[in-house]
Amino acid sequence: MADHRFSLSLVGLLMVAMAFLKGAIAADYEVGDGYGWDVPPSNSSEYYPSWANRYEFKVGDSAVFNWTGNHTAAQVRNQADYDNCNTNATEMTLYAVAGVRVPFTTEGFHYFICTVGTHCEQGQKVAFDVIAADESSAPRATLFSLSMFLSALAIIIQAMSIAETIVYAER
Ligand SMILES: *[C@@H]1O[C@H](CO)[C@@H](O)[C@H](O)[C@H]1NC(C)=O
Ligand SMILES: *[C@@H]1O[C@H](CO)[C@@H](O)[C@H](O)[C@H]1NC(C)=O
Ligand SMILES: *[C@@H]1O[C@H](CO)[C@@H](O)[C@H](O)[C@H]1NC(C)=O
Ligand SMILES: *[C@@H]1O[C@H](CO)[C@@H](O)[C@H](O)[C@H]1NC(C)=O
Ligand SMILES: [Cu+2]
Repeated sequence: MADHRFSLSLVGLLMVAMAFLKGAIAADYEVGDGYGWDVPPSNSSEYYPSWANRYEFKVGDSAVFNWTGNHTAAQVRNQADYDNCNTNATEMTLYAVAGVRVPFTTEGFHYFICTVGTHCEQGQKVAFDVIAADESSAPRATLFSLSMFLSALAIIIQAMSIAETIVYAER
C-alpha cells in the first residue's frame, strides 16, 4: 500500500517535471504581461522594448497579443518600417483578432506595430530579438526523452504495485 502511494506521488512529480520541460521547449509570451497590447501609459516607444528586454526569445517561442478595444498587431518587414510606423497593408502581416499567437519561426529581429490611428507613434510597437534554439535544444530533447522514459517507468511501477495489491487482496 505504501509502495502504491509512493509510485502515485512519483507519477505526480514526473507530470510536473514534464510540464516544466515542455514549457522549457517552447514558451508563450503575453506581450506587455498584464497590461496587454495597448498604447503605453507614457506614450513611450521604450515601453514595449523594455518589456521585451526582460526576456530571451527563442525560435519556437510565441508572442501573444491580447487587447481590448481597437488595436491590431502587424508584423512589419524591418527596423525602418518599425521606426517610421509604416502602416502600408501590402508590406506587413496583419493580425486583427485579439489574443493572436504568433510563433517565431526564424532567428533575428521581429518587429510589430499597431496600425490603428497614431497608436504606433504613441509607442504601441515592439521588437523581439529572437535567438536560435540550437545549442540548448539538444540537451532539452535529451531531458524530454529522459522524462518520457521515467514517466513510462513510473507507470509500470504503479501497475506492478496495483497488481501486487490485487494479489494481496486475493490471498
Ligand atoms: C499620449 O498621446 C495622446 C495622443 O497624442 C495624448 O492625448 C495624451 O495626452 C498622451 N499621454 C501622455 C501621458 O503623454
Ligand atoms: C486578455 O485580456 C483580457 C482583458 O484584459 C483578460 O480578461 C484575459 O484574461 C486576457 N487573456 C489572456 C489569455 O491573458
Ligand atoms: C505600399 O506598398 C506597395 C508595395 O511595396 C507599394 O507598391 C505601394 O506604393 C505602397 N503604397 C503606399 C501608399 O505607400
Ligand atoms: C478602428 O480604427 C480604424 C482606424 O485605424 C477604423 O477604420 C475602424 O473603424 C475602427 N474600428 C472600430 C470598431 O472602432
Ligand atoms: Cu492600437
